[in-house]
Amino acid sequence: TPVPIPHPPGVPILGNVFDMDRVTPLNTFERFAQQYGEIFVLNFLGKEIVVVSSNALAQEVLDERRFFKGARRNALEQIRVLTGDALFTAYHGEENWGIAHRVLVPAFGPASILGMFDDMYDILSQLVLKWERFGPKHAIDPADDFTRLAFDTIAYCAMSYRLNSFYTEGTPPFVEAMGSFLRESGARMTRPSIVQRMMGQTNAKYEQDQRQMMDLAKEIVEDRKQNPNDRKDLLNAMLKGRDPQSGKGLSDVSIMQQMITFLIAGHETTSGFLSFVMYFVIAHPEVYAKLRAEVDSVLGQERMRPEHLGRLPYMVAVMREAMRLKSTIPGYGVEPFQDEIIGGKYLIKKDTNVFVLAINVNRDPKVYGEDANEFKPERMLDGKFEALPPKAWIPFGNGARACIGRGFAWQESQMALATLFQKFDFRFADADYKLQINQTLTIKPKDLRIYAIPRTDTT
Ligand code: MNH
Repeated sequence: TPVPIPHPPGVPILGNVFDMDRVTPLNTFERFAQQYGEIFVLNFLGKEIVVVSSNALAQEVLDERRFFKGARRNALEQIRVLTGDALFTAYHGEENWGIAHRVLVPAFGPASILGMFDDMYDILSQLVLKWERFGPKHAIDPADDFTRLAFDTIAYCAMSYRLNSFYTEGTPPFVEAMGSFLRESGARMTRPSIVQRMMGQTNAKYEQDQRQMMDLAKEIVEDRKQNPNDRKDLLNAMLKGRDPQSGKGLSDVSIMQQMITFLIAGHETTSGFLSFVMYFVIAHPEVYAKLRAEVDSVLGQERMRPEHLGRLPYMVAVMREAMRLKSTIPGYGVEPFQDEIIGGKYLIKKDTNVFVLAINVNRDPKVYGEDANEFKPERMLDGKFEALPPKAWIPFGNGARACIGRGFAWQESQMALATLFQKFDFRFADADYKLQINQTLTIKPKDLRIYAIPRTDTT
């Protein structure tokens, strides 16, 4: 017989609503995980969410024969008003997900991503130039400029569109619309529908933001149809590609929704990730020294080339370790196909939302030892990463619904980090900086400021 899942008491009817940290919900999850252990359940106005934090339970709930991606009754369902059944927000088993997945997997494959090297470098060089011009005394907000980098890179590589956010004062309109749409999507989760209906202005802005994004996507698709080219970008892959299984292609609306999806899924995640890497490296001088030695010996003074990518194992270990500790998508939802018992004793009923707290699973002491919370890139070196147990390092999601942009984000990040450490010395602007988290749909370091000092020791 199943045993009850531990649950923070909360209050009648509203349940755990008041337990949640409104600004950084992740803090509440982490606090309860510490208090209650590998599984606990929260209740919001009668709606339950089961939160799972251990490798052992992750192995069960990420078994695709028993559980599927949860895109209902959570933030994804809100975003769906814009992106419909495109890859990220599709419900389990939707036909268009399969078509788009099969059309796009090759376009996101290693050969295709390697083909984007020069376009990625184009955007990266804009970042380098900007930081060189700022000089050594300007306190840089890395998350801000990494967002420009990630946004412009995905827009340029996916559809050959230049957002030019490095040349725009403030936030480009498209970027503003997306940010405001995502914030409102998150806020809607916590509002009763009667309140929502009365928020006329907010609702009008929500519609307007969506229209603005769809209009730009439409303009780009129509322009390409009128002026076809041979660029090997994702837009051409979608316009020309046919699903080998059904023979079907993607509709124009679906192509627009996929493009917006890439922009949503690809900018904050990568930008937060690069910011965390900067934080961890600057905070660990011994790591910094090793990383720089590797970059100097592989790149020297040369402009980075594709063949350098495979020759930076220490940098890759640093990236894996940063991603383990601060997964920029800290968790994601799954649901059981039918009633399930997990851990031998916890009943998960069909239609229950289960939240896999990936950022905690990644730090399970049973897998990583008592120093699981410490930043030690060595544990990712020399085959140790490959030898981890299943579902022990899960920042990119799971199975068929895992991140399709992983190779893209990885190459973009490797190029950025190698080039930045080749060209600059980095320090915290505030020598006493303590890491804090800024949470939206993703997480980023809060109030991190750094100095980028152009290197003179190599020139
Ligand atoms: Mn990405 C799905 C993390 C970069 C496009 N991504 C996911 C999921 C995680 C994730 C976790 C699974 C979410 C879920 O189960 O609900 N993604 C990341 C991280 C980075 C990232 C940590 C960068 C670092 N992602 C990117 C980039 C792109 C992208 C860059 C696009 C170019 N991601 C996607 C898409 C999906 C996804 C599309 C949905 C895939 C599917 O369900 O078929």
